[in-house]
Order: sequence, then structure tokens, then C-alpha cells
Amino acid sequence: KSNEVKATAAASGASATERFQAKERSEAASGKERVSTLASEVLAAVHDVIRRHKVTYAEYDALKAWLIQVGLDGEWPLFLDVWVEHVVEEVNNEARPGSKGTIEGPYYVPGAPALSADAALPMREGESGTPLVFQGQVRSADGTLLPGALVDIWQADADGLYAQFAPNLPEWNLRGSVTVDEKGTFRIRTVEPAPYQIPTDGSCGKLIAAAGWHAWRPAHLHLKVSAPGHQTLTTQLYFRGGEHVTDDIASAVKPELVLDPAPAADGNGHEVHYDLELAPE
Ligand code: MBD
Ligand code: FE
Repeated sequence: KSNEVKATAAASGASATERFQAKERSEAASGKERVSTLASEVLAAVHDVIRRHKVTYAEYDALKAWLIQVGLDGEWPLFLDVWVEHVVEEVNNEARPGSKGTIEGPYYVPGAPALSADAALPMREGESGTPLVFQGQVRSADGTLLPGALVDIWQADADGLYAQFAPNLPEWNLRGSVTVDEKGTFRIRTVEPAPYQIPTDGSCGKLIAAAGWHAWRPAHLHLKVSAPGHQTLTTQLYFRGGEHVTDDIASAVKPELVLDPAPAADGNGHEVHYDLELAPE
């Protein structure tokens, strides 16, 4: 198992950095004045910590070495999404009507296989994990049905591994782009993911070990829900009673996002209903 985890740290960091660099984003995010304000205040916060704790030269050099290594490991996407993104999500979406969002994280890949409204996610023959039927309806926050919606879903497998960020998994394993039906409904067959452990052999893992923290995110499904005329909803769904639902290292759990799956009608695994409401543009 430790070999598997090692391979995962190297593979996931490099892939996450490559994926982020390929992502389309606006060129000049902010003007000079705002850049100056934000950069000055971040630096002032750092200076304040150094003064209050009388940071030593040994600690300063350890920080420098660690920051250099985060980049060499490809772990900036992981670091930022685990410890910073939740506040960006909070300040940007706090006034938005409709379903709660949460962080995207480093492992979204656009272009997953297109699936019909009632479909199984791509998975291996005999994919391990408890079968899960995830169904719901996509609506506008005002209640209008959204038959044109797309539900993009990605998740870890029952070993906590993401396709394209861990070795030896089919390219699109447990990733799909679902077109809802004429009533805006979907019914997706998948398996329950395992909790996700931050790789222990990379820089993020070193920080966690050095600080005596735990390295876990609760099991979760990632969703990106979009429809014409509406803001795209990026969110995650968790499982009630699951490990680390109450102490997610990425601080991305909200009470509205915790599912309560019931035994499936056919006796095979679980099923759960969750509706998704999008904010008009
Ligand atoms: C994940 O699977 C994830 O969703 C986030 C936000 C960070 C690291 C791994
Ligand atoms: Fe995730």
C-alpha cells in the first residue's frame, strides 16, 4: 500500500499542476491598486506572524526550503485548494441563491464522457465499493425546471484514488457529464467513494506530519452543474456519519451538503435523492 501511495503523490502533483496550467483564465485579474493592496496586506500578515512569534533563521530557512519543494512536487494546486480555496468560495458565493457550493479542488477534468440522464458512471468491471444510486432534479432557484442542464460528476474510487491523478486507473473512471432529461431529472449509478488522504510523501504531507495534523478529507462526490442563463454551481456532497465529515482538512463541508443515503430498493447498496438549484445569471 505504501508503494501505491508514493506513486500517487508524484502522479497527482504533476498532473494537477499540468491541469491547472491548461485551464482558461482571465489574463489581468486585477488593476495595480488592488494588486498593491492585496500583496501589501498578505506581506504585512506574514511580517506580523514573524514578529509575534520571533521566527528564527532556522525556521525561515525551513520555510524557504519547504516553499521551493511545494513547487518541485507540483503541489501548489493541492496546497491552495486544501487550505485557501474555501475562503475564496465563501466570499464569492455567500449571497448567491440556490444550492450551496463548495470548493472545486485540484482534480476536475473537463471533457468527461457524455452520459444520458439515467446512466452509470464509467467504471471497471466489478468496481469495488458500495453501489450508490444518486438521483435528483436540477431547477432554477426560482423553481423553474432546467431540462437543458448538465451535471458533471467526478469522484475518488473505493481506494480514495482519482482517475488521471493516480496510476493504473482507466482515464475516465468515475467521471461523467450527465445531460438531465426533459424534467431536469437525473439518475446516476456509481459506487461510494472512500475518504481522501493527502499524499504523505509530498510537501503537503510533510507539513501535516510536522504540525501533527491529520491528512483526511471525508468521502465526497464532486459536482459542476450548469444550465443556460444560470451561474455554474461547483459543489461537493458528503455522507452522513462518514469519517472526517466533521473535521475535513480542506474545511469544505457545509451542513446542507451532507447526504443521507437509504438502503436501495433492490437491496443492493444505497440510494439518495438530492436536488440542485442554480442561481440565475
Ligand atoms: C480532493 O479530493 C479534494 O476534493 C480537494 C478539495 C483537495 C484535495 C483532494
Ligand atoms: Fe475531491
